[in-house]
Amino acid sequence: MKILTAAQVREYEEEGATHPIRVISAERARACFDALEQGEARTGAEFRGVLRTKAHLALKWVDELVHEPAVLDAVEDVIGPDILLYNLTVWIKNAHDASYVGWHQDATYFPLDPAVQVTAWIALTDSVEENGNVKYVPGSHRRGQLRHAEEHGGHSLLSKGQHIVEAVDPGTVRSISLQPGEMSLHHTWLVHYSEPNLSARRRIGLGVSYIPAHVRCTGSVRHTAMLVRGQDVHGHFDHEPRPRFDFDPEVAQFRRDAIARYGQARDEQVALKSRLFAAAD
Ligand SMILES: O=C(O)CCC(=O)C(=O)O
Repeated sequence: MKILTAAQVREYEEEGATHPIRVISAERARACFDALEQGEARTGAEFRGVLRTKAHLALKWVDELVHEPAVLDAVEDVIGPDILLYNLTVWIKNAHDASYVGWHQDATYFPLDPAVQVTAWIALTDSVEENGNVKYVPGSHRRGQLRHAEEHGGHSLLSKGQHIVEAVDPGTVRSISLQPGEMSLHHTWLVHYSEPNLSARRRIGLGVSYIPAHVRCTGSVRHTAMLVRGQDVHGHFDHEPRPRFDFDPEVAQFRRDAIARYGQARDEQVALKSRLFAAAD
């Protein structure tokens, strides 16, 4: 084990999540938060788009965070030493923000085979009950893919407002409380969600999706991913280059193309799953 205890690895395997894991100092988390706010101040609403998908290809501080040895050590402890970064979303809830994330499983969006993927959620601010932290149903990852439905026009932060159809028993729900610089890990099939931010402060975390290099992309579109540790002898993905500095022009075109391919594959996957759910009726 590189950084997790045997008990944490067992918790991840049996319950589908483990937390909290200290990966950077509170001061470094604050510096990342400040860099994010400076970017917002400079480029306004446009910056939200940058943060929404694959910000590690645009911003140096994000690139450095996803390569942080403590982050990768924890990820290695659950998926092994050859690691690709598959996708990244910065999850932002502003103060008094009605945005929420419905009950879902990350695998619903990912055309990956086998479905081995871990989401590392790295907190830049605190993330607790009051400001809309992530909550989950322990052990739900063992149930495989559950039926989701779409919902449009609400405040969901998910692209298609997807949510699990069956009701979740509130008595089974566990909360992930994190301080700035701490991280949680959750399994691709873990049933999880988050409520609106009722507090007067922002809640911000990076959801970084890592996969082992042997995983294949099953969609019709060839995907991109960044090799962040170890080797990739499988060649299932086009490798993403690291930016040398913010908005590196040599990476910008690659990022646009990577996001387009990711979006196409995600939509294809959601449509496929919808057909499978309908066929099961
Ligand atoms: O940050 C949130 O509220 C939701 C995060 C999430 O769904 C994820 O990281 O998979």
